[in-house]
Amino acid sequence: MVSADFADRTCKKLVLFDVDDTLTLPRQPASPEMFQVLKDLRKKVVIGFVGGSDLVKISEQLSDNGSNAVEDFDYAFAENGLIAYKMGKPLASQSFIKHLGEDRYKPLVNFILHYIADMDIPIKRGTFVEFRNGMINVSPMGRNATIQERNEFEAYDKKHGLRAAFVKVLQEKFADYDLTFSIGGKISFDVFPRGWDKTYALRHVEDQGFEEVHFFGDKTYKGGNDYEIFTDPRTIGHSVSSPNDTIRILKELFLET
Ligand code: M1P
Repeated sequence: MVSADFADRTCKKLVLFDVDDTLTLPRQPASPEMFQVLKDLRKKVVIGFVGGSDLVKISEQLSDNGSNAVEDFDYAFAENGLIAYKMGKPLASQSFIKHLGEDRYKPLVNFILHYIADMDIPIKRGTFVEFRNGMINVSPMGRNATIQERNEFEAYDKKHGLRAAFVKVLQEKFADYDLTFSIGGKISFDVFPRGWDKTYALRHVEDQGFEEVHFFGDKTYKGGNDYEIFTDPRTIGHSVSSPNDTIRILKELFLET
């Protein structure tokens, strides 16, 4: 039996979405068309987002004219589901620092900051390590970059493989920490305990009696931050190339039938 909270839906299906490049362009608001499609979809099925970012950033992208994203989606999962809401109400959350411990965190962050200090890249801004509830996010150029600067870093990184090399060093140096390093965006990578990838969000929905759980994401290839949830046997995965591609598939699968 699907949760009584969703008795008004015609289908007992859950449709989950990655955010950047699936519902929106990276770090940008969703389009009016996307908001309309999601509204129509929510009349039929249960919907949720599963983003790697923190809730503040995702809310900026998914608030429709000042509405509350946590209420516009049945499930809201930020930081891979480490921060979770159902029907606007918080679910249990997890803490990266509690899990790792201050004694193990300090050498990790010290090493990261030294490594970044020694990186010779065209420009650096600020906020090189963003400390979140369920993970840290590491950015060689710093998170206080403009959209233009972000795009330039991404192109530079594609050529020079800076983040991949950085991750390799961390994987070797901190092998005993059992961490995952995930390059999900343009200028940074996320660091979290193994298993705290986007499949973490499924813990919150697996006992809710859904007939099907769909997942839409763009970074569904091995090494991408949608890979684990996309390939998880509990989901039906859809690999998309852009928000417009997501809209096209949603119409085909759920709205035009
Ligand atoms: O959602 C994908 C990623 O988005 C941001 O990455 P970047 O700033 O590098 O484009 C970050 O919020 C990151 O945590 C997240 O995984």
